[in-house]
Amino acid sequence: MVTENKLFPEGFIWSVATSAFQIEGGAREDGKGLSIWDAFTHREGNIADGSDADVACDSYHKVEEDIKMLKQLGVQQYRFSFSWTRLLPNGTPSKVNPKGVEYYKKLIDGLLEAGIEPLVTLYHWDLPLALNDRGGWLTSEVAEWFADYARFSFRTFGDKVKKWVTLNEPWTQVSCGYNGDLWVHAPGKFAEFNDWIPYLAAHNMLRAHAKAYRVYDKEFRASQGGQVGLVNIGLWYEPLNPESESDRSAAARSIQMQLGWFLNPIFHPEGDYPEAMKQRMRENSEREGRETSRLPEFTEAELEELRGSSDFLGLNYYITYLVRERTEEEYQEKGMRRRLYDAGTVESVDPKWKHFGPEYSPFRSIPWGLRRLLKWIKDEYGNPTVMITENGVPQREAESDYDQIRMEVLSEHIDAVHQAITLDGCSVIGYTVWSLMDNYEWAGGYELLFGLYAVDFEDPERKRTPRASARWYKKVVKTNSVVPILEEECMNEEI
Ligand code: PNW
Repeated sequence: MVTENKLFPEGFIWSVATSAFQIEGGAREDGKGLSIWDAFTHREGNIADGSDADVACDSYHKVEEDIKMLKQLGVQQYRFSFSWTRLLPNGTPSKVNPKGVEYYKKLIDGLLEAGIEPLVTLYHWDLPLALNDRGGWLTSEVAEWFADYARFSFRTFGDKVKKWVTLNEPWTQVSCGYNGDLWVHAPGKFAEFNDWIPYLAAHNMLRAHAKAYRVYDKEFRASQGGQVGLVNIGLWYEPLNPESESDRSAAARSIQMQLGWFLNPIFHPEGDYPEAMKQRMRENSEREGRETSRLPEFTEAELEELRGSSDFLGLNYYITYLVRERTEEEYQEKGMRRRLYDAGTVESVDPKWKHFGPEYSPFRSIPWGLRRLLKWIKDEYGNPTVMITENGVPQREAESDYDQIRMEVLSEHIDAVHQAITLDGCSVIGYTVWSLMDNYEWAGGYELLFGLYAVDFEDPERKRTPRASARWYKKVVKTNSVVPILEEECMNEEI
């Protein structure tokens, strides 16, 4: 429990987030091209509740309503994403969709008028289908395609947008989209137990990120003066038995093979994939009778392009695992997850941790994991500037507008961030709630709802209603501190 008011540093940024595919709808409207998620959600059996996101929150038609909620909350920043194919229907700048440009300009102008800074994610998993058909993240050219899209976006919107994220959570895209881990996501074309595809996709995502960053550096930074970063999800790994040397090394390796995989090439002075990961992947590959590692290698030029290619680190946090080394017998298990086979670990959770949503949901509350993760980032990469770009709590369905658990769990996480700043000296500049409103939760469809605002998906108007947590978060933002949860206030106060 958080009891006292704890003040955050002056200028701390309070934010909320969404992403294009999850809220916009207008899937086939006004010249928008299709993405891998448009195709994936319409293939049977892919989505828990059989739903699609053709309308979702209908945000494509609700710019005013969305801005109204943001104004009510009083947040300083709104993190949303561009739909690549709403702007460039076939993925390349050879054809621009003026209606798409108009939509985002209207949104950006509305935000700026309201004094809310836009943080734009260029890619939140909705790869143009046309580019996927040409190989998508598994081709080397994808880095150029992405850089062209980034250049188009910087040129078209960069006079007003000063904060950019290249990719959202490449780890999740790779683990779910190319490996069927946690959930199965688009594009979803992979062999049940494939060996090298996730590493190749990740490699190309990193190359694409670096190219886009360098485009900004060379062509736009001087005139536009903004910042470009990358968002990753960080899982915290705690040794199952902290006394055990082998559990501790399993945890250290797990962190490197999850977050380090994407951060080391960018934030570590030596660059490249983490040593522990390279070694592990070499050993695995040898054991499999391969002559080269399944983990691809960067060229010298690529290593150089990647090093330092992020002005801030966007961190999403949701869960922690307990971990230990996998025993020899356990290697023989069938159907083992690729990730765990490669890391050589066994993951578990503490049954005492609060769990949210249906059984398949991995969401649990472990606030101290966030503090340890932030400290690890500080120690590993020399205290980079971190923006928490997502943290949230799902509900099964719109249980009640008095979402006590969400407020409690968010408080505990915000408190953990406060401790990381004040006690551990971590450079955290802001915090973002996922999500502004209920939306389309990928393979979970509408079964997991994360919104500070409820959305009525039965209502053609997609009416938005503030939950208690919206009123509570508004006060957090206003006072720049963790405030107690007062039922009276959260239920009745005007918003
Ligand atoms: C994020 N995990 O994904 C995504 O960026 C959002 O689009 C999504 O709606 C939100 O979280 C909630 O799921 C996650 O490993 C990826 O626990 C991985 C995990 C959690 C969330």
